[in-house]
Amino acid sequence: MTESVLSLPDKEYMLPGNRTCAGCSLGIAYRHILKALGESTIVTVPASCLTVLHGMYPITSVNIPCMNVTFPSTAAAAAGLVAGLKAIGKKGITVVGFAGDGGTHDIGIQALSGAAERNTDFIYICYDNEAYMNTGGQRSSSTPLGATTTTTPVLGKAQHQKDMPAIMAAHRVPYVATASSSYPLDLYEKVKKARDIMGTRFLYISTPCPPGWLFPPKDTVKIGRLAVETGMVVLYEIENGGFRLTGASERLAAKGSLRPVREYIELQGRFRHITKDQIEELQRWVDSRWEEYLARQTPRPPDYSTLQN
Ligand SMILES: Cc1ncc(C[n+]2csc(CCOP(=O)(O)OP(=O)(O)O)c2C)c(N)n1
Ligand code: SF4
Ligand SMILES: [Mg+2]
Repeated sequence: MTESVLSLPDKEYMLPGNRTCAGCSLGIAYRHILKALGESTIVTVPASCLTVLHGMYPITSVNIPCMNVTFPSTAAAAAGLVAGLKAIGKKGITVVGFAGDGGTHDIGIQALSGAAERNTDFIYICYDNEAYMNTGGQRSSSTPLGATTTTTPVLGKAQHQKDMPAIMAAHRVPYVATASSSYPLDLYEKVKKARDIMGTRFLYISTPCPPGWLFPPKDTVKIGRLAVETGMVVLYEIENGGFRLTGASERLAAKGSLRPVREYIELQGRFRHITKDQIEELQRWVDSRWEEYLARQTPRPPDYSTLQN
C-alpha cells in the first residue's frame, strides 16, 4: 500500500507543460496513472481533452507511445494492438484504451462492449468530466441531472447519469474500479493492481473540469473530494465479482453518513438553474445508490501481516 505521494516512483511520463486548462484534473489523474503503468505501455486515445493534453505534432507532453484513433474506435484499436503484439511475439507491454465519457459511455460503447465480451487483455480507462468538453461542453449520458451544458442550456439535463462501471461489471470482466483525481493514491493503487491482472480491466475516473462545471481552477481537488463525500461519486472495486468500497468511500461507510448533495452542487455554476425538485431527486438517487452499495459490500479478506502469532 502506498501511504504517501512521497513514496511514488520518481520517474515522470508527463513532461513539464501541457495544453489543458488551468486547474484541469485530467493532468493530475494521468500523471499518477502513467507512474503506475510504467514505461512498457502503449495508449490509444480518441479525440478528447486527452488529445489536447498530449499536444500537437511536433510537440508532445507525454513520454510514452500513443496511437490517436477515431472517436468511436478506442477499444477496437486497442484490441487490434493487443492482437498485433501477440502476432509478433512481443510480451510484457500493457495496452491501454483511454477515453472520455463521450468516447466511452456514448460513442465508444459498442467497441468496448465487444472487447470486454472477448475478455481482451487490456486496460480501458474512462475519465469522466461529465460532458463533451473538448468541443465546448455538450451533454453526454454521464452529465448529471440538473446540470446545464451547451445542449441543455436553460433547464439542465433531465436524466440521471448512465452507470458505465455497472455496465462493464455486467460483462463479468475480472476487474472494474472507480476512482477520483482528488484521491491520487487510491487511483495509483487501482491502476497498479489492474496492470497485473489478465483480461479486460475497466477503470472509471471522476475528473472535475473548471470551465465546464463552472468553478474556480483553485477548487479542483476540493470539488472532486466533495463529489465523493456527498456520494455523487463512489469509490469501489469489483474483483472477480466481489464488490468492495475503497478509500474515502469505505471510510464514509464506516462513519455512517454522507454530506448533503446540496453542498456539492452549490459550488458549481453548471447547477445554477437547478430546481428544488431536481435537488431532491438527485439526493434521493444518491441515497438509494449508496444503500445498494452498502448492501453489496463483501468483507475484506483478512490482512494476515497484521495478525499476532
Ligand atoms: C465521429 C465523431 N463525432 C464527433 C467528433 C467531434 N468530437 C471530438 S472530441 C469530442 C468530445 C469528446 O468528449 P469526451 O469523450 O467526453 O472527451 P472530453 O472532450 O470531454 O475530454 C467530439 C464530439 C469526432 N471527432 N468524431
Ligand atoms: S475542458 Fe475541462 S477536461 Fe478539458 S482540458 Fe479544460 S479543464 Fe481539462
Ligand atoms: Mg467528457
